[in-house]
Amino acid sequence: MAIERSLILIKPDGVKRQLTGQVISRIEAKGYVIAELKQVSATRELLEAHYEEHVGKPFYEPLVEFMLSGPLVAIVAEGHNVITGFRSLAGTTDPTTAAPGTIRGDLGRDWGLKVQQNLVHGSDSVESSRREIGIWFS
Ligand code: DAT
Ligand code: MG
Repeated sequence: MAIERSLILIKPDGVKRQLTGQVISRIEAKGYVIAELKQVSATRELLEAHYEEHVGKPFYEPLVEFMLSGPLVAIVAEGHNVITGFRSLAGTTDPTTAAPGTIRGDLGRDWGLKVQQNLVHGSDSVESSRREIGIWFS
């Protein structure tokens, strides 16, 4: 299996709740290497590119507003199958039902209709990781 790179974001809820260290610990404990890391305030342009596939969906605008609500941490993690591996570590999209043991399952919950507040983003394919790394670390 190939060594991959995944673009991981610790979303504004994770930064605000001071969970950055815990998320990074879980990535490192799994054995992935942090190749790049920075705290950034996103712009609408960045987010429009990042969430291109979701433009026009009902949750798109609230998602973008949320991602603009505070600083986030952008990470490139490296390792064998890190794309699938990090998504497994993150858990499923809705933190209410994400499995215990995952980042979203352990640290997230329903804060009142806000599925977008699910702490982390991870690339879902080799193609999207290339695209997303180009967006956040160009
Ligand atoms: P994921 O982040 O698990 O890859 P996704 O790519 O389908 O999920 O969606 C991107 C983000 O949009 C997701 O992290 C949270 C938000 N989102 C997805 N589906 C949603 C929904 N039905 N209602 C509200 N927010 C949603
Ligand atoms: Mg996604």
